[in-house]
Amino acid sequence: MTKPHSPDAIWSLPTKHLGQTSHVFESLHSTNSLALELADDPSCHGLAILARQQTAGRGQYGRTWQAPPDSSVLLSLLLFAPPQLRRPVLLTSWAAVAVCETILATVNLQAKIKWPNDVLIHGKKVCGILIEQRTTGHADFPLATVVGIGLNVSQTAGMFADAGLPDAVSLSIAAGRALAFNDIAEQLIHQLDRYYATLLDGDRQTLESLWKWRLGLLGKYVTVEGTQHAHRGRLVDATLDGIDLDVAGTLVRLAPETIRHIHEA
Ligand code: BT5
Repeated sequence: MTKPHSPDAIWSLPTKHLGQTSHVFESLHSTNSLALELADDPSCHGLAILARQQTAGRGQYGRTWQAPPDSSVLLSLLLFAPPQLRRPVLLTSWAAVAVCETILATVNLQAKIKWPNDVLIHGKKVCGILIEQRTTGHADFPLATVVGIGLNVSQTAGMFADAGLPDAVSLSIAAGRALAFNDIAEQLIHQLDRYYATLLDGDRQTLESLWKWRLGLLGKYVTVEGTQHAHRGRLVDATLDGIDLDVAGTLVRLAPETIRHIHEA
């Protein structure tokens, strides 16, 4: 196992399950990479890793996550979730809802979730989520999950233009005021902990209904791009068990795991 770097600061938060301890780094390759390196140690359950800068921040499928130093919340949470909470689809929706609630609590804006892992404000991407899992050598904790979140806080429109990201936005652009990184990061950890607690209590519905509402597509005509086929129809219902489409009068249920994108037709 690679030896962990030593953090530049350690935060303690009065949370229930996750993020009681946060290791804050001035610079890391990737918060997800460090969290994955720590994933053989179940005593790290709930550890939050934050970086002011990443030199190799990543998105899905080898894509890059770009964030100038001190501009963003770059967070990874390491968890050893019980079996019923290990589905990436569930974990992504949990993180996305926690981000949306953080945005509401800090800048009073209603964000939307773009399937599967983006959070948007006024149609622009403010946050991306990257869930990574790996097996461990432990019989009791066989699977480690890392929930990586990049939330844009203080970038300007000019910074996004220079980075070639015209469809990105930061919280300070959306709110029209400067924001403190620490406040947003703390709020995000609190919200992640809050909804994780509901899931641990066996309540999936609270999260699911917030997620469904934030998808904002119920009743609309959508195109669902699956791993095999694309479907076009009216979105009748969206739960973590299935996406129900009315396709020319026939109800079609699609498993969330088979869906790459959903967009308004
Ligand atoms: C994501 O991937 O959206 C997941 C990003 C997760 C980043 C966090 S930061 C903390 C943790 N540590 C890591 O190393 N990663 C996680 P994906 O859906 O593949 O989207 C990537 C695409 O989003 C890029 O190809 C760009 O088009 C765009 N993008 C890159 N940086 C962006 C930014 N700051 N804001 C908005 N869009 C961005």
